[in-house]
Amino acid sequence: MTPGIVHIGPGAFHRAHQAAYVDAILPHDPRWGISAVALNSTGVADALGPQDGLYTLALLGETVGHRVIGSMVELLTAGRRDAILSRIAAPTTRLVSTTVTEKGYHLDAGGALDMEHPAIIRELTGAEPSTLSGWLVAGLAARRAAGGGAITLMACDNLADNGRRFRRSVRDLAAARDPDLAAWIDDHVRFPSTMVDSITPATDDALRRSVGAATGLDDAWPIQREAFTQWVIEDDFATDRPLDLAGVQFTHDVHGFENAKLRLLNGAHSTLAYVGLLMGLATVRDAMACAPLAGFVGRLMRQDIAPSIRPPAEMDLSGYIDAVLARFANPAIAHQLAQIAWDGSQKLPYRLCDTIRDARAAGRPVDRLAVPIAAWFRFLERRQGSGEQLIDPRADALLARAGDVAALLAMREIFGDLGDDPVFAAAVWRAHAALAPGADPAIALI
Ligand code: CS2
Repeated sequence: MTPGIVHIGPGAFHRAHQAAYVDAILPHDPRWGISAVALNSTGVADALGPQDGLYTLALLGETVGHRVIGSMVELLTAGRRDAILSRIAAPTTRLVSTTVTEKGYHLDAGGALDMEHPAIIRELTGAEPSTLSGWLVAGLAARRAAGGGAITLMACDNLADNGRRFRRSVRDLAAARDPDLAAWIDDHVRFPSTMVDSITPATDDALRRSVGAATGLDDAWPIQREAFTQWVIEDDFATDRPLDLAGVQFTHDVHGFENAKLRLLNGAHSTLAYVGLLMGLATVRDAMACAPLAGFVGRLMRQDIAPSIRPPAEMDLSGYIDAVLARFANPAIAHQLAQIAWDGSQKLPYRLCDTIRDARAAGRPVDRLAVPIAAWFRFLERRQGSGEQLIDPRADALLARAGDVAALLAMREIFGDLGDDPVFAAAVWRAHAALAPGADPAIALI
């Protein structure tokens, strides 16, 4: 096998999802091995290096299956600057993909590269690359210099229009530093949008034990996910494309899939997380076993979110909602609500705010949609009170405003102009009051 893909951000989701698809095509086409590049930590390289990049994937369905994934043929970390840049430059590399989470793209509320972010300011001064944008600008400059030719850059994170946003995060920096490179990018690089989906709870000791018992392998970092998996990619590649054989759907209407997934699945997930945590629940499965909460999320999906989605022709929205709810209830998966609650400031704009904006524009009510926002505000207050760490790149600003609904709604980087909308604000205030400490949160579940 040879590396044909550079993947930036080989965290659990990548190893559970894209790397498993690639694993399935390598027997047919060994040119698409993955060079896995971790920009912020050496954890994956340290764990998987001694085991030749191999790891176990546990598939949690009605029965539990195990596969050894062998698609990572190279493990690189930020300290190997020249190796990373040469790998992006190599003509054998035809695809760079990313899973760096929403915050890794450093975008502002308008979807452009956030030129005021301290990390981007450092990139603008020509410092060593440290962000996704900086690494790719350096990598594409090396590729242009080496004559490496056309290439596809593919975002695999849960952002609406992730291809267009990825393009902004790379091209805006190139335009600011080297306009000729920006023009080269326009001519040589494609940025297809994608929809990725598979529920991937973090690795825990229970998984390590069960993998060891089932396989007899001593795996430093096994991964788990539900059996269901879906990957829809916009058919917009700069070169030949891999993955045709692996069950990936190629489409010209990726936005319908993206919106349905982000707004229904991820929007419902964040709702279960913030409301469920207030109710003292720990996992998605527990939240689905709580009838008032499961009923609320079903109503939210069907009555409030679905009307904002224009599904692609091949998608039956009602069947999709049923399937998502059944996946959430999967008894084989203990998916921590606290994990889903991370990075709310980055996730909620795509997961709920866009839906709320559409609902307001269409004159539909937003009372139910305001409940998860208010639950997030109450979650922030609890973190502020408990001193427990808030995992969010805007943690300081959020904790400084926690308890002050108006100040939180005024954060334009999260709510944009929605915070100025009196109807939405009033709905958040009402839900926030209903979720007061000491009150039964079920009262808010209209
Ligand atoms: C979850 C997602 O952690 C989260 O925020 O909502 O990771 C979700 O499990 C995946 O998007 C499912 O494809």
